[in-house]
Amino acid sequence: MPKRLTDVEVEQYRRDGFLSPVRLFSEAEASDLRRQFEHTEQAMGGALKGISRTKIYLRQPFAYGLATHPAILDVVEDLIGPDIMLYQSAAWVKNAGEDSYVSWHQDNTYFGHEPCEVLSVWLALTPSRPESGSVRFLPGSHRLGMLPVHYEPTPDNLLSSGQVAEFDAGAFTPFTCSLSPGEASIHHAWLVHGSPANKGTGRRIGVTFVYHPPHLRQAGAVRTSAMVVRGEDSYRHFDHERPPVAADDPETIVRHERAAALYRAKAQELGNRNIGRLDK
Ligand SMILES: O=C(O)CCC(=O)C(=O)O
Repeated sequence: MPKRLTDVEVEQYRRDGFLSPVRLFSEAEASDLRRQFEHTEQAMGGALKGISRTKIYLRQPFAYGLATHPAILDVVEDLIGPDIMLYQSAAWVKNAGEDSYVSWHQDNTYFGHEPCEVLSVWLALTPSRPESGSVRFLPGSHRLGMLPVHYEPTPDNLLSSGQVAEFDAGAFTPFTCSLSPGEASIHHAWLVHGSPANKGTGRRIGVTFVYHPPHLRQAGAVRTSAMVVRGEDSYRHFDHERPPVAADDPETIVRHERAAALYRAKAQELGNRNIGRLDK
Protein backbone atom coordinates (compact mmCIF):
# COMPACT_ATOMS: atom_id res chain seq x y z
CA MET A 1 0.00 0.00 0.00
CA PRO A 2 1.67 3.30 -1.05
CA LYS A 3 1.89 5.95 1.72
CA ARG A 4 1.44 9.08 -0.36
CA LEU A 5 1.22 8.21 -4.05
CA THR A 6 -1.59 6.34 -5.77
CA ASP A 7 -1.00 2.93 -7.37
CA VAL A 8 -1.50 4.64 -10.73
CA GLU A 9 1.30 7.14 -9.97
CA VAL A 10 3.66 4.35 -8.89
CA GLU A 11 2.89 2.50 -12.13
CA GLN A 12 3.38 5.71 -14.13
CA TYR A 13 6.83 6.23 -12.54
CA ARG A 14 7.83 2.69 -13.50
CA ARG A 15 6.60 3.16 -17.08
CA ASP A 16 7.71 6.75 -17.82
CA GLY A 17 10.63 7.14 -15.40
CA PHE A 18 9.23 10.28 -13.79
CA LEU A 19 6.33 11.94 -12.00
CA SER A 20 5.45 15.63 -12.32
CA PRO A 21 4.02 17.57 -10.61
CA VAL A 22 3.91 16.16 -7.08
CA ARG A 23 2.83 18.61 -4.36
CA LEU A 24 5.21 18.24 -1.37
CA PHE A 25 4.97 21.58 0.44
CA SER A 26 2.48 24.46 0.47
CA GLU A 27 3.36 27.70 -1.35
CA ALA A 28 3.85 29.37 2.06
CA GLU A 29 6.27 26.62 3.16
CA ALA A 30 8.09 26.88 -0.17
CA SER A 31 8.44 30.63 0.26
CA ASP A 32 10.08 30.04 3.65
CA LEU A 33 12.36 27.38 2.11
CA ARG A 34 13.38 29.86 -0.58
CA ARG A 35 14.19 32.45 2.10
CA GLN A 36 16.39 29.91 3.90
CA PHE A 37 18.05 28.85 0.64
CA GLU A 38 18.88 32.44 -0.32
CA HIS A 39 20.13 33.12 3.20
CA THR A 40 22.45 30.10 2.79
CA GLU A 41 23.66 31.47 -0.56
CA GLN A 42 24.50 34.80 1.08
CA ALA A 43 26.19 33.13 4.05
CA MET A 44 28.39 31.16 1.64
CA GLY A 45 29.40 34.22 -0.35
CA GLY A 46 26.90 34.31 -3.25
CA ALA A 47 25.93 31.63 -5.76
CA LEU A 48 26.72 28.12 -4.47
CA LYS A 49 29.93 26.91 -6.11
CA GLY A 50 32.30 23.99 -5.89
CA ILE A 51 31.58 21.48 -3.15
CA SER A 52 28.78 23.71 -1.86
CA ARG A 53 26.80 22.20 -4.74
CA THR A 54 27.63 18.68 -3.55
CA LYS A 55 26.06 16.96 -0.53
CA ILE A 56 25.12 20.30 1.03
CA TYR A 57 22.90 18.40 3.51
CA LEU A 58 26.14 17.40 5.27
CA ARG A 59 27.04 21.05 5.90
CA GLN A 60 23.78 23.00 6.26
CA PRO A 61 21.22 21.92 8.90
CA PHE A 62 18.53 23.59 6.77
CA ALA A 63 19.31 21.29 3.82
CA TYR A 64 19.55 18.23 6.09
CA GLY A 65 16.10 19.02 7.54
CA LEU A 66 14.65 19.35 4.05
CA ALA A 67 16.29 16.17 2.70
CA THR A 68 14.90 14.13 5.60
CA HIS A 69 11.44 15.74 5.72
CA PRO A 70 8.63 13.14 5.88
CA ALA A 71 6.79 14.93 3.04
CA ILE A 72 9.66 13.91 0.75
CA LEU A 73 10.58 10.56 2.29
CA ASP A 74 7.00 9.23 2.21
CA VAL A 75 6.92 9.69 -1.56
CA VAL A 76 10.40 8.23 -1.97
CA GLU A 77 9.39 5.21 0.13
CA ASP A 78 6.46 4.56 -2.21
CA LEU A 79 8.90 4.28 -5.10
CA ILE A 80 12.00 2.55 -3.67
CA GLY A 81 10.89 0.93 -0.41
CA PRO A 82 11.24 1.59 3.34
CA ASP A 83 15.05 1.52 3.63
CA ILE A 84 16.32 4.77 2.17
CA MET A 85 19.78 6.26 1.70
CA LEU A 86 20.50 9.84 0.68
CA TYR A 87 23.40 10.05 -1.80
CA GLN A 88 23.60 13.54 -3.23
CA SER A 89 22.01 16.97 -3.32
CA ALA A 90 22.40 19.88 -5.71
CA ALA A 91 21.04 23.37 -6.27
CA TRP A 92 19.96 24.31 -9.77
CA VAL A 93 19.74 28.09 -10.09
CA LYS A 94 19.08 29.92 -13.33
CA ASN A 95 18.84 33.66 -13.01
CA ALA A 96 16.62 35.51 -15.46
CA GLY A 97 18.54 36.59 -18.53
CA GLU A 98 21.43 34.15 -18.03
CA ASP A 99 22.20 31.63 -20.76
CA SER A 100 22.69 28.70 -18.36
CA TYR A 101 21.26 25.43 -19.61
CA VAL A 102 21.58 21.72 -18.85
CA SER A 103 22.45 19.34 -21.67
CA TRP A 104 20.54 16.08 -22.15
CA HIS A 105 22.02 13.60 -19.69
CA GLN A 106 21.54 10.61 -17.38
CA ASP A 107 22.45 11.08 -13.69
CA ASN A 108 23.62 7.52 -13.06
CA THR A 109 26.45 7.85 -15.58
CA TYR A 110 28.56 9.33 -12.74
CA PHE A 111 26.81 7.79 -9.71
CA GLY A 112 27.47 4.27 -11.02
CA HIS A 113 24.80 2.61 -8.87
CA GLU A 114 24.05 -0.99 -9.81
CA PRO A 115 21.23 -1.82 -10.27
CA CYS A 116 20.03 1.71 -10.87
CA GLU A 117 17.18 1.93 -8.36
CA VAL A 118 18.00 5.58 -7.84
CA LEU A 119 15.79 8.64 -8.06
CA SER A 120 16.00 12.41 -7.72
CA VAL A 121 13.41 14.67 -6.15
CA TRP A 122 13.59 18.09 -7.89
CA LEU A 123 11.82 20.55 -5.58
CA ALA A 124 10.78 23.95 -6.96
CA LEU A 125 11.47 26.89 -4.62
CA THR A 126 10.27 29.36 -7.29
CA PRO A 127 7.94 28.86 -10.25
CA SER A 128 9.64 26.61 -12.79
CA ARG A 129 7.84 27.08 -16.10
CA PRO A 130 8.70 26.33 -19.72
CA GLU A 131 9.68 29.99 -20.22
CA SER A 132 11.94 29.97 -17.15
CA GLY A 133 13.89 26.92 -18.32
CA SER A 134 12.05 24.13 -16.53
CA VAL A 135 13.31 20.56 -16.74
CA ARG A 136 12.41 18.35 -19.74
CA PHE A 137 12.21 14.58 -19.60
CA LEU A 138 12.27 11.94 -22.33
CA PRO A 139 9.49 9.57 -21.17
CA GLY A 140 10.52 5.93 -20.99
CA SER A 141 14.20 6.61 -21.75
CA HIS A 142 15.21 5.16 -18.34
CA ARG A 143 14.46 1.74 -19.78
CA LEU A 144 17.39 2.09 -22.22
CA GLY A 145 20.00 1.91 -19.44
CA MET A 146 23.25 3.77 -19.96
CA LEU A 147 23.55 5.52 -23.32
CA PRO A 148 26.74 6.54 -25.16
CA VAL A 149 27.85 10.09 -24.35
CA HIS A 150 29.88 12.88 -25.84
CA TYR A 151 30.97 16.07 -24.10
CA GLU A 152 30.07 19.73 -24.56
CA PRO A 153 31.55 21.50 -21.51
CA THR A 154 30.54 24.97 -22.70
CA PRO A 155 30.68 27.89 -20.23
CA ASP A 156 26.87 27.97 -19.91
CA ASN A 157 26.32 24.24 -19.41
CA LEU A 158 25.48 23.72 -15.72
CA LEU A 159 26.81 20.15 -15.87
CA SER A 160 30.49 20.06 -14.95
CA SER A 161 31.02 17.08 -17.25
CA GLY A 162 29.22 18.71 -20.18
CA GLN A 163 27.72 15.25 -20.73
CA VAL A 164 25.40 14.88 -23.73
CA ALA A 165 23.58 11.55 -23.90
CA GLU A 166 23.20 10.20 -27.42
CA PHE A 167 19.72 8.99 -28.36
CA ASP A 168 17.33 8.80 -31.29
CA ALA A 169 15.52 12.15 -31.06
CA GLY A 170 12.69 10.85 -33.26
CA ALA A 171 11.86 8.14 -30.72
CA PHE A 172 10.77 10.52 -27.92
CA THR A 173 8.36 13.38 -27.34
CA PRO A 174 9.87 15.46 -24.52
CA PHE A 175 7.71 16.22 -21.49
CA THR A 176 8.25 19.77 -20.17
CA CYS A 177 7.68 20.21 -16.42
CA SER A 178 5.73 23.16 -15.09
CA LEU A 179 6.05 23.45 -11.32
CA SER A 180 4.74 25.90 -8.75
CA PRO A 181 6.77 26.55 -5.59
CA GLY A 182 6.48 23.53 -3.28
CA GLU A 183 5.82 21.10 -6.13
CA ALA A 184 8.39 18.58 -7.28
CA SER A 185 9.22 16.31 -10.14
CA ILE A 186 10.75 12.92 -9.43
CA HIS A 187 12.98 11.19 -11.95
CA HIS A 188 14.80 7.88 -12.33
CA ALA A 189 18.59 8.17 -12.59
CA TRP A 190 18.67 6.63 -16.09
CA LEU A 191 15.98 9.01 -17.39
CA VAL A 192 17.37 11.36 -20.05
CA HIS A 193 16.66 14.97 -19.07
CA GLY A 194 17.92 18.51 -19.62
CA SER A 195 16.71 22.09 -19.63
CA PRO A 196 17.03 25.27 -21.71
CA ALA A 197 17.92 28.81 -20.58
CA ASN A 198 15.67 30.95 -18.41
CA LYS A 199 13.88 33.43 -20.69
CA GLY A 200 11.50 34.52 -17.92
CA THR A 201 11.70 37.46 -15.56
CA GLY A 202 12.56 35.84 -12.22
CA ARG A 203 15.03 33.40 -10.71
CA ARG A 204 14.34 29.71 -11.29
CA ILE A 205 15.53 27.76 -8.24
CA GLY A 206 15.28 24.01 -7.75
CA VAL A 207 16.98 21.79 -5.23
CA THR A 208 17.48 18.08 -5.81
CA PHE A 209 17.97 15.21 -3.42
CA VAL A 210 19.05 11.78 -4.67
CA TYR A 211 17.89 8.60 -2.87
CA HIS A 212 18.43 4.87 -3.25
CA PRO A 213 17.87 1.66 -1.27
CA PRO A 214 20.93 0.29 0.60
CA HIS A 215 21.42 -2.97 -1.31
CA LEU A 216 22.88 -1.26 -4.40
CA ARG A 217 26.55 -1.47 -5.32
CA GLN A 218 28.61 0.98 -7.35
CA ALA A 219 30.68 0.52 -10.49
CA GLY A 220 34.40 1.23 -10.04
CA ALA A 221 36.80 1.00 -7.10
CA VAL A 222 36.20 4.20 -5.09
CA ARG A 223 34.02 3.60 -2.01
CA THR A 224 31.68 6.52 -1.45
CA SER A 225 29.35 7.43 1.40
CA ALA A 226 25.62 7.95 1.86
CA MET A 227 23.27 8.64 4.77
CA VAL A 228 20.60 6.29 6.09
CA VAL A 229 17.57 8.59 6.33
CA ARG A 230 14.83 6.00 6.90
CA GLY A 231 14.82 2.30 7.87
CA GLU A 232 18.12 0.48 8.04
CA ASP A 233 21.17 -0.57 6.04
CA SER A 234 22.12 -4.21 6.55
CA TYR A 235 24.44 -4.28 3.51
CA ARG A 236 27.12 -1.69 4.32
CA HIS A 237 28.06 -1.04 0.68
CA PHE A 238 28.48 2.66 1.48
CA ASP A 239 30.22 4.41 4.36
CA HIS A 240 27.65 6.05 6.62
CA GLU A 241 27.36 9.84 6.78
CA ARG A 242 26.30 11.84 9.84
CA PRO A 243 24.02 14.89 10.03
CA PRO A 244 25.62 18.34 10.33
CA VAL A 245 25.92 19.90 13.79
CA ALA A 246 26.10 23.49 12.53
CA ALA A 247 27.33 25.09 9.29
CA ASP A 248 30.38 26.53 11.06
CA ASP A 249 31.19 23.47 13.19
CA PRO A 250 34.76 22.42 12.25
CA GLU A 251 34.02 18.68 12.32
CA THR A 252 30.90 19.19 10.20
CA ILE A 253 33.00 21.08 7.65
CA VAL A 254 35.63 18.33 7.52
CA ARG A 255 33.03 15.55 7.20
CA HIS A 256 31.33 17.40 4.33
CA GLU A 257 34.65 17.99 2.55
CA ARG A 258 35.64 14.31 2.86
CA ALA A 259 32.30 13.00 1.58
CA ALA A 260 32.25 15.50 -1.30
CA ALA A 261 35.82 14.49 -2.24
CA LEU A 262 34.78 10.81 -2.42
CA TYR A 263 31.70 11.70 -4.43
CA ARG A 264 33.88 13.60 -6.88
CA ALA A 265 36.48 10.83 -7.03
CA LYS A 266 33.73 8.37 -8.02
CA ALA A 267 32.39 10.71 -10.74
CA GLN A 268 35.92 11.20 -12.04
CA GLU A 269 36.59 7.48 -12.01
CA LEU A 270 33.44 6.93 -14.08
CA GLY A 271 34.48 9.48 -16.70
CA ASN A 272 33.65 13.00 -15.51
CA ARG A 273 37.08 14.46 -16.17
CA ASN A 274 35.81 18.05 -15.75
CA ILE A 275 34.43 17.64 -12.25
CA GLY A 276 36.03 20.85 -10.88
CA ARG A 277 35.29 22.91 -14.00
CA LEU A 278 32.59 25.14 -12.44
CA ASP A 279 34.27 25.68 -9.06
CA LYS A 280 35.28 29.32 -9.65
O1 LIG B 1 17.50 21.96 -12.97
C1 LIG B 1 17.77 21.64 -14.11
O2 LIG B 1 17.54 22.38 -15.06
C2 LIG B 1 18.41 20.31 -14.39
C3 LIG B 1 18.31 19.38 -13.21
C4 LIG B 1 19.03 18.10 -13.40
O3 LIG B 1 19.70 17.87 -14.35
C5 LIG B 1 18.92 17.09 -12.36
O4 LIG B 1 18.17 17.28 -11.39
O5 LIG B 1 19.57 16.04 -12.49
